[in-house]
Amino acid sequence: MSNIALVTGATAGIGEAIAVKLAENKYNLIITGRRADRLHKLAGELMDRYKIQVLPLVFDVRVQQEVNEAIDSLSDNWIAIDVLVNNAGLAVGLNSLQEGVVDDWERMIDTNIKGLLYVTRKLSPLMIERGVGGHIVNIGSIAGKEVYPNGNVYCGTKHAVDAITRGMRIDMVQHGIKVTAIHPGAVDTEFSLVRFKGDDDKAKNVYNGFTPLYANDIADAVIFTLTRPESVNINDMVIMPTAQASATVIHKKTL
Ligand code: NDP
Ligand code: 8X3
Repeated sequence: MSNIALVTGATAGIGEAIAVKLAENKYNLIITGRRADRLHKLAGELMDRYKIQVLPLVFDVRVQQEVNEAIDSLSDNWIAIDVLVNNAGLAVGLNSLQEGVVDDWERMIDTNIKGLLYVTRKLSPLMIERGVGGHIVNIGSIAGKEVYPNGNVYCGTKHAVDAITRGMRIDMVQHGIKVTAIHPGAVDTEFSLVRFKGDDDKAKNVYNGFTPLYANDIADAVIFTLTRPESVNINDMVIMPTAQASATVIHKKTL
């Protein structure tokens, strides 16, 4: 099989939108996440609609053994992965450091940094072995470019994604593997619901009073980076809503 992309965190939000756009662009897909029901539903829909192959792979990016076993389970047909999108990630809580919840910190560090590393450590040698290049796209955040009040550890994890992406680019250049980071501002997804631990009012308030980005806007950017000429690599993209100038400066209309 040719043209294979693996997307982590494809059960919701940005990852799901990326999977749909990749399907539109005729990629065969490995979609991953922890919620098997959502993955199977999406796989069925994409296969029916776009006549591509889709393989749901359920694993938790925080558990290295699960990551390795999932990738090891791939048949020869599926192992020739051309594109890896490291999207799975989350913020949990929004507290000052001195009032921080250590378990929240660990979930963010384990998912956003260690998870991305585990998946990339397992897949990049396979890409290198094939010797035909490839493309790794990491979803960072504006939280990896600036730090805002109470963002401390989440911002730290996304700064790590930014630095790790730049390191990957240096390490992979000799193998012709492209490496891109995309750093979104406010995107209306389940992100804030997760950050505020299911508090729907708090989550909705994040996107009130202005037009945020939508997951599709980020998926469009991913497709743009993947469709550049062979000789062109987009290293870094920062994307915000028109109404947002920084993490803390959002022009909201007062009602
Ligand atoms: P969502 O909460 O809508 O989606 C997050 C995805 O990550 C889900 O598919 C979830 O799948 C997956 N995920 C989370 N933890 C794990 C885990 N341990 N193992 C496997 N998969 C996991 O949020 P977004 O779509 O907004 O977030 C996607 C990425 O974009 C994240 O890296 C986020 O930091 C980044 N981002 C988001 C912004 C925003 O404003 N929304 C802005 C900037 C960056 P499941 O729960 O099924 O495992
Ligand atoms: C998500 C955007 O500004 O909440 O990464 O950190 S922000």
